[in-house]
Amino acid sequence: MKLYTAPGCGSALIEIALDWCALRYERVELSFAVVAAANHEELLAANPLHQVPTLVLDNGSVMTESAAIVIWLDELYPAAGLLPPMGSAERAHALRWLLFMVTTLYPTFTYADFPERHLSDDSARSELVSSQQTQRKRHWRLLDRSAMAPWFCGDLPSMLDVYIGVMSRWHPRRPWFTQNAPRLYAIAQRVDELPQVRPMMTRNFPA
Ligand SMILES: N[C@@H](CCC(=O)N[C@@H](CS)C(=O)NCC(=O)O)C(=O)O
Repeated sequence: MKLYTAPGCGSALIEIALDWCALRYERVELSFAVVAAANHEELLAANPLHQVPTLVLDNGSVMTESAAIVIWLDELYPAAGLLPPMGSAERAHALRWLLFMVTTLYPTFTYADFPERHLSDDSARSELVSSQQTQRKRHWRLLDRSAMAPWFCGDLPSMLDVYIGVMSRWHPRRPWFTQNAPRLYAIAQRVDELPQVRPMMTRNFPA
């Protein structure tokens, strides 16, 4: 397998998931600037959206969308425990909020990172960035109220905790969470230390 990554980006989620399943893969590491420029021929051929993570499987087929990759890996390697067991109440909770994170929270970063794709006027772009940042904080607070303990899905860690750990590194960043989303802050601090998470978390977010 070949994984297209960029340090500190959403590809960290899948680097961690692959480590968690003890899978070997080739990493193609690009800078965020290269990803943002949208003209890396190999990545473009694999994924016309030119996003990371993009995973090219050994049979040549391509997986994109972090949540799809996580669910697919969980189907192949259920014993790893990326998600709570099939049919459990915890899994329903996990799927609901995993999809929330990728369909509702993640786009606030996409719009705020690339406002020029949507608006030509500078002040309208600033307004879009600021409104996405406000929405994002609202989404984080909602997620905080939905967290179980000690992990997001209860007794066992899952990829939900990894999403919280990775995405809380992005704006408004970890210190904001201490006051505004304390349950998520505790989860994020805890998930960083898991042995299956720590190496890739450190690689993506060096101190
Ligand atoms: N829905 C995708 C989002 C992936 C995504 O937006 N990745 C960012 C990096 S964190 C990216 O590649 N952005 C470049 C772009 O959208 O042009 C997922 O969950 O995998």
